[in-house]
Amino acid sequence: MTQILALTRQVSPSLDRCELTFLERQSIDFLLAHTQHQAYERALAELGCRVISLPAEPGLPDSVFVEDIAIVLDELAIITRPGAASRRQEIGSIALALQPYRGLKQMSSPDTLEGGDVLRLDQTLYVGISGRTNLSGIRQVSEWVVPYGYIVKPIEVRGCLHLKSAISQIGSDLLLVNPAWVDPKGFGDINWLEVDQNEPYAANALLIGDKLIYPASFPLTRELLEKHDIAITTFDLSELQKAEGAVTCCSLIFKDHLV
Ligand code: CIR
Repeated sequence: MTQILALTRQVSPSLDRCELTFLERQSIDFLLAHTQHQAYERALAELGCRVISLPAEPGLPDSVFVEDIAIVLDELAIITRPGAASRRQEIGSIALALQPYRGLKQMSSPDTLEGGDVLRLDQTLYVGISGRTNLSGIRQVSEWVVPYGYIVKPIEVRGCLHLKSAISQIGSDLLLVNPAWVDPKGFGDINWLEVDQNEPYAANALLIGDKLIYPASFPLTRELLEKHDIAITTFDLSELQKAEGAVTCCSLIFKDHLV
């Protein structure tokens, strides 16, 4: 059986100096953030992932959000060049951690791209054009992945940080979307559910196998998911949410070819 790996990184003690784009700064309880992150790692392990947890980077506030630093496909891993300049020093340690598992490609200037903007559905990579990801970054990704049979589709997003703030996969043929931030009709012939209007940030969920890891802070949308018989593990993510984080952004999930 293929082992699924989840690469994570411990919360930085400087998280309260994180980048913020759409949220006001609030004080962050570091110890609580750490405890919540441990619960996240436990949930990944309980769903069958082998968790590789990198040590914290005290000088890099946003480094817990490892999703933004790479796109890991079966055939290769792309190390991104984050749109937020303060995050560019995060790439070295992620590249080192991925090197045993994949051949690496490294994006360079003027490209920018963050993994939170990449939604993979089978062989299609939907990539958000956001404040962090530019068209030249998307073109570069295309050049690397099209030879392996992938299709890359740029997608307009508005009003949120990343594409996956607005939409994520919650089943083999099902998406969860905030239609105010992205048009769900742009994702091919696939069904979708809409978040409750009172919970605009609720569209980010992490699908592992057929189960969802989902924040406790969106009870109305969660009720909708449960009505659709979706199995959910919830936990409190309040402190990472204050840093504009969500559930997908705290891990890189990929198959272990070494098994
Ligand atoms: C940032 O602005 O870069 C971080 N404070 C939050 C990154 C969240 N990443 C994600 O949703 N993929």
